[in-house]
Amino acid sequence: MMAQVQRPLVIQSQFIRLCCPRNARRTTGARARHHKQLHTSTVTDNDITRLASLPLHPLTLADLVKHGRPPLTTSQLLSSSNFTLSILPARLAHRIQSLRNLPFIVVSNPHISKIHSNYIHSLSTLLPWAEREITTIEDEVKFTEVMADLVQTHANTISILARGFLEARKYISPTDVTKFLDEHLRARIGTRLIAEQHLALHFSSQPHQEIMHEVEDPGSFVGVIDTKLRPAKIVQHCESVVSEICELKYGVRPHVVINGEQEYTFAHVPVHLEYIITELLKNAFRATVESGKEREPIEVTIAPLPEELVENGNNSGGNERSRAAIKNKDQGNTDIASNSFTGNDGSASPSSDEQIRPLAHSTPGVTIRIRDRGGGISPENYQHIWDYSFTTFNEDQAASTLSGGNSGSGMDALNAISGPGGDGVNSLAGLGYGLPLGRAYAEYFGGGIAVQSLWGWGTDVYLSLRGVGKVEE
Ligand code: ADP
Ligand code: K
Ligand code: MG
Repeated sequence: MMAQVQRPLVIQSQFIRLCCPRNARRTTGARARHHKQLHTSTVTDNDITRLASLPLHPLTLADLVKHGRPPLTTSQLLSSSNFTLSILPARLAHRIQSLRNLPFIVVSNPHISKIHSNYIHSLSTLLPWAEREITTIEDEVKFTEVMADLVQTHANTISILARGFLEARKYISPTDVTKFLDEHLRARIGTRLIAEQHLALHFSSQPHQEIMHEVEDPGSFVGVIDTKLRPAKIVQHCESVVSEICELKYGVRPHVVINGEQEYTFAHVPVHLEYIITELLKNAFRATVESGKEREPIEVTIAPLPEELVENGNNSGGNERSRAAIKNKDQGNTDIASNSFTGNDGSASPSSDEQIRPLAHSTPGVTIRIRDRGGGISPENYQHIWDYSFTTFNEDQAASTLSGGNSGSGMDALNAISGPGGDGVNSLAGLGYGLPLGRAYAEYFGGGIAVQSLWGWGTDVYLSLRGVGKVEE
């Protein structure tokens, strides 16, 4: 039986409390009450068609920091909420349309349809605010509650979608699932980022002294962005989390050696980095232990990107990231390995919804190499590792994890897959979401993930991340 691991969510809980102190302690029951308090409007098909036909705002990183450094003045908070409000309804409507475009039998699956109704619910809480301006701090507070509800409502999306697509796998091909999820989950990253940024700006602008004490350097945060994020610290944190899960499952834990520039800091979203590193370490731990090499350390190297590479690179962003570049990476033919972004041109996700661009003055980035002696990936599996549903984790195990057969509690068991903002991380391998979702997070700000397998020996994974930009004082 897979025991539940209480994840020591140091970094994440600091973040959640910082951005949303009341919400962080809210239980499901309290959430239901919270739902009732929110003013809603019925969502009609007309609303969806109209909103989905609006052009999507090309979100830039500058948008996330343009309202200023906390604590924000009242007028800055109002401008953040109006900006957030101007963006979200169209984004939600696009997601609803995309869900409706799935084969009918797939949308009819109770889990997929749950996601659809979550989107309808969130849109119904936004409609009363649409086409008006938030001009008072009282309204700003109410709007912030809508944002907290939005983030909370969609917290478990990933495990619900995984369950839905697992059940509907007879009716939709893995390629179509990957196509849908790639777009959907990338769009979700952006939507959550916008809502969480407003929440974080709101709460870090309140005089919550006790909360401020818990964060090492609250002054380094601009909303959800930590301008002095130290990758080595995230790696250490994730190592301890993954080690515990590994020890519970296998009774052993491989050792992790961190080398390279351990003091390096850059600007990034800590919860994104935490998600990616956790998934990559889980893969390395699992491979290492399952191939009986638990005495061989997993090596994590932190290699900052030389400044001139960023300056010479394509800093203008845009979303023309070629699929060919990904193909190259998939085949292990990557420039990331040479610590350069040229093979992965810094543009964001391929999804039509997503147009995140690096700031004009990008701060340098970092490449993190995770090297294990876990036997590598067979050529035949290698071509599938980026498919959302592909896993070599025992399928029965995965299915029974989802159905709750192992833990006795369906909801607990759903934590097989993790994701920032709600889904848990209690299993060493999930349902094949770690690599593709990790890559979606990395690419969101112009980074990437490349996997080099030395079949029969081990695997090198190169995670490249760009600094998310200089934040003006
Ligand atoms: P999951 O871990 O849930 O199976 P992932 O997307 O994280 O899903 O990985 C997909 C598959 O890629 C794994 O099931 C495994 O077969 C392979 N894989 C990923 N990383 C490694 C690694 N470091 N060593 C060996 N195989 C790996
Ligand atoms: K996969
Ligand atoms: Mg994995």
